[in-house]
Amino acid sequence: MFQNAKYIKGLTDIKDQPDSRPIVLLLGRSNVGKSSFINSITNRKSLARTSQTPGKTVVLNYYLIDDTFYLVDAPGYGYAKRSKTDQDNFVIMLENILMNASNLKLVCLLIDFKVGPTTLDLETCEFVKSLGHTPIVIATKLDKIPKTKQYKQMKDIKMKFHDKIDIYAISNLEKQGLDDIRIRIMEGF
Ligand SMILES: Nc1nc2c(ncn2[C@@H]2O[C@H](COP(=O)(O)OP(=O)(O)OP(=O)(O)O)[C@@H](O)[C@H]2O)c(=O)[nH]1
Ligand SMILES: [Mg+2]
Repeated sequence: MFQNAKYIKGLTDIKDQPDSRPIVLLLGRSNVGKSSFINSITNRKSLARTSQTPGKTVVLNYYLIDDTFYLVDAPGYGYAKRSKTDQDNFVIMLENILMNASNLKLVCLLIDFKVGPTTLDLETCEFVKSLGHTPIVIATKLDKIPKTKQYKQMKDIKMKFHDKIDIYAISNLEKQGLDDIRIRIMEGF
């Protein structure tokens, strides 16, 4: 499971998708760990670029996993330095994939476990839902919270999502919590 991963291409319009294999979309704020997640879930060191300058990519990056499905790395939202045009294009691109990609099987909303969901995270969650998808939440950087405080933090995060959503806590750094998500992804096909 998740043995082979290869970068295929970046695109802005789903009409340019490589083919109709299932896709799993990763959404989240800049710097939350989307690219790192692709690397850790596929056991790679640097397949997906983890950036020092957040929010630069304004394309949907397609990574083919095991010749079976694509992980799609979306640009980070809430990047203040992005131009108005780029921001508008980002929203159009997101609407397009959420509304029109019939091969979209799962939307993963990445949030920072330590920070918890921001207003923008919660708004994005509602936006995804309003277009007919129920996202799962992947809370990254679990390693930043001491073990004794993780349970309470998880409870707080669940409350902010009104308990209505599946939440997975992971660490890309320590490779924790990844198997449950691999299973969840495979269940969706
Ligand atoms: N401690 C810790 N750091 C992490 C974890 N995941 C990612 N990081 C760090 O967070 C920073 C941002 O990670 P990226 O994977 O580039 O974030 P991104 O969501 O792809 O960012 P954009 O591409 O700008 O949207 C990097 O310095 C990573 O090393 C994690 O689980 N734990
Ligand atoms: Mg990235």
